[in-house]
Amino acid sequence: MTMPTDLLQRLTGLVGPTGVVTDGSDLEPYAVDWRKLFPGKPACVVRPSSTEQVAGIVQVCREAGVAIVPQGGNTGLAGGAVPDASGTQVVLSLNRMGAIRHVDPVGLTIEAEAGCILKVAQDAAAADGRLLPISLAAEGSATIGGVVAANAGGVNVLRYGMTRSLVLGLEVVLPDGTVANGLRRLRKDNAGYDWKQLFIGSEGTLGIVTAAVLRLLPRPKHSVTALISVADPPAALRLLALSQDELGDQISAFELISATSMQLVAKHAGLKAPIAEGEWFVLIEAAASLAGLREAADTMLGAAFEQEIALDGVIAESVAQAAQLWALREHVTESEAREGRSVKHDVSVPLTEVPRFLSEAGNALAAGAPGTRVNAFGHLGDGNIHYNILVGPDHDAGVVNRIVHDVVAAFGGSISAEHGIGQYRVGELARYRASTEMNLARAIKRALDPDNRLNPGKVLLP
Ligand code: 2HG
Ligand code: ZN
Repeated sequence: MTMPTDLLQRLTGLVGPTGVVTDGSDLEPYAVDWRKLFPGKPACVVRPSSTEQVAGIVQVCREAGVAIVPQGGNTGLAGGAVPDASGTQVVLSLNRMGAIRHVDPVGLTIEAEAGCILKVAQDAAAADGRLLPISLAAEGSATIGGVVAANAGGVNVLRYGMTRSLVLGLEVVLPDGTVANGLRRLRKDNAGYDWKQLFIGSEGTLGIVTAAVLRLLPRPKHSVTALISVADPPAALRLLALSQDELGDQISAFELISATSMQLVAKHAGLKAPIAEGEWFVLIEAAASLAGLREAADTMLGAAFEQEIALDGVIAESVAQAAQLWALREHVTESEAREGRSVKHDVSVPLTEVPRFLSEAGNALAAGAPGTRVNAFGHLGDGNIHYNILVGPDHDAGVVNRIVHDVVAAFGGSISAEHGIGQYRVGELARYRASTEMNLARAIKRALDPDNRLNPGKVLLP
């Protein structure tokens, strides 16, 4: 180990012997990301159990000139929460700070520590009849701190917004080891700079989120889930317009699934859509507290057949059937991983441009990277497509990235709609974002972390 003994002693003094992990196999889960694309080598892992301990660790590491990589559930897809291979970076895991500090069902807030699993927080809200509407496939492992640090998206963004729109208050340990406590439960707080926004989505490069107050919503009493097949992406957009007309603001998810995604899910997860095969599928969910939702969904589906938008479709008759429909969508990522090597893109373009983007990116890939297969799916209602490319051993991931991202840029899109930059997209961000924007970001980083000790190598290079 390259780590100085006195630093190890000081860290152990702060968190106790069980709070420091130094042994090879125990380090493994903290060392590499879920996709195993970024194998790192931590100097050690420190597991604090309080904000004061986090602050102490930051101070001690600062004095020793050692970099810290904050880590939550380590479910990210961009390598943002794992150390580099130098063996010198300390991973600071928040997984011992999992408490829910309060749920206020009338004030509609929940306060949780950073290491609280998202699903645990959702369930705590549900136990009080309220909704924490951040919903993602990794919710059983992702943590509140990671979700905030990544500004996570998920399937409910079109109705409730990204994580950012749900954060009311934050507690953050700054790179100098001081604690900024903004854990206010206020709906309205216009007093000065809204500094917490800097930390939401900055992927642990500006500070370590230790706790958050999130907004809750009344829990809708009724929900309806439909799976509909359509011929092509323009038809999926017409279906979105129809859903907006009939279901209006009650739509909480509008997900696109390609035939390739469905085939992967059938092959690797043994799950099959209960409707006739088509080139594209749309999974729609709507939720409401007042009655009449099912009737509205029936009207929508009827109109979709009448206008020849829908090829086939089903509305779930039970909670269990709705879960089966959702399972198809939720198994795409895992099934893609089982299929073999893939190059992921998490892109957004203006919503109505999605069909043109899909066709132009497909053409560009066919010309520039023959032999690749497109696995497209994602959050059509947000203009966010996971445009993942199944590749063989000889395909160059950088070439594939460039082909896809050039098309994204031509549409005025973003190369990361919800997964963040991490280490995976550092070079791509620098290429596609204007230098004025990058310089602004660097100025913020320098102001808060002048020595580049917090999650270096992620999001942007100095
Ligand atoms: C999803 O929407 C996740 O399921 C994962 O954001 C996307 O696997 C992916 O690329
Ligand atoms: Zn997604």
